[in-house]
Amino acid sequence: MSVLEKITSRDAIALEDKYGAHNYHPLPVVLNRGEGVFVWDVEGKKYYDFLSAYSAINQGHCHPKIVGALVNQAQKLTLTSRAFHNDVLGKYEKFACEVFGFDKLLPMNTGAEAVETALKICRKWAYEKKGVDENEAQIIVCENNFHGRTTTIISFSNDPVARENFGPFTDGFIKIEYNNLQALEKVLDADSNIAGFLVEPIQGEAGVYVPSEDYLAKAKALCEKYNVLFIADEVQTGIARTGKMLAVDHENVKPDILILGKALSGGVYPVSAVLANDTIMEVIQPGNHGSTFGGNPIAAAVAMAALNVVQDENLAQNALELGELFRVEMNAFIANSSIVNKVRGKGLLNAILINDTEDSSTAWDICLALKENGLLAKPTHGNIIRFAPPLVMNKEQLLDCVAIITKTLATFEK
Ligand code: IF1
Repeated sequence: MSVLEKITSRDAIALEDKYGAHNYHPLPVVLNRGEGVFVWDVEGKKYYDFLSAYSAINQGHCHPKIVGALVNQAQKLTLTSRAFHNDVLGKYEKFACEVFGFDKLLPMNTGAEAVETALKICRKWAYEKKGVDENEAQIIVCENNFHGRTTTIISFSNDPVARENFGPFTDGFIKIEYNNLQALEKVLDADSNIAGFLVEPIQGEAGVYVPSEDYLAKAKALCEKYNVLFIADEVQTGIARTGKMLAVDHENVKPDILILGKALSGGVYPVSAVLANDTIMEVIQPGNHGSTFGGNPIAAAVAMAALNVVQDENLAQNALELGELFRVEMNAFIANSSIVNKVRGKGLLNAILINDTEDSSTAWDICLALKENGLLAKPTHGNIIRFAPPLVMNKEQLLDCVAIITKTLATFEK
């Protein structure tokens, strides 16, 4: 079978089922085209994408400027490895450092790799700059975190499905309650071996859980007080998703280490990065860390284009305004609804809480019905549906989506 041959949704799903590992349970829809806020399935049905590949497609599907950068660079030079220089990486690093206000960038490919990178930098900083004794460094993380799938990262997850039978795990992590400053200070005060605090500005996988208004600023201040690195995982919340370039910008917080992924490439190519200032980044020397593909010229060209699009098209401001409108509209629906308890979020990262038991299939069933009505979204833990459309959406389209969502939800009213 050639990749060009037409295939039905049913056959495509059957092939994946037979030949692919069963590590996902996707919605039964097979997509083969995307443009802006829309995707199409192999039968030609058009949908609004309300997941954006978990916030990787902030700039919209197949943005011509980003795809253009990819094609151009792909025809010229794709990969050199870091054994040699390439003529795009430095330009990209300079541009990204200026956009986010850091001295240096370390390029990787996936979000999980960037998180791993940040953890390694943080530990090395603790030994070489803070003076923590060898192998004693601890990093504070939050309950219900999601930072990726590597063995070290799942070592500090508390999702049993993500962890079970993958041990033994990596030591050196202390888990505290999210959005709890007292818990943070208690650990910081009790242990002089703390190297860093790794936190998501909004917890995505936990159901778009937004912390109290000044949580991040106060947590950062505590980290400063105890000489501990504040590490922001903005893989999902970054790149304009929440209505600012970074979610920490809402509180004017500058992380010591910033982790980016997903929309850093507009979903066109796996591109992730860790940014920090020199006093921290200088602990990494030749041979300490790297990746065959990290910093390759395609990734660099694509990421530069993707960041340019976010700036040129004012996507942060659009996400801020449309997000506000979305929650106003949803709250108007919820006022007279028994099926939805709550809408929450920031910018265009939102979720609705379905009024049913955690283990019921209602959220899944609603997503199937939304699909029939031309909108794709995915449930997350505990009967919560995440809504994260591309940020290139306009007001008319958003209201169209609200109509689809509320019409669909109305059929589930008890
Ligand atoms: C999957 C969630 C989203 C992330 C943060 C690092 C990573 C992620 C804050 C790792 C990845 C993804 C991966 C995806 C599901 C997804 C997700 F539901 F699990 F929480 F987006 F909401 N830090 N998040 O959110 O990045 O290595 O995947 O590039 O299928 O596991 P990655």
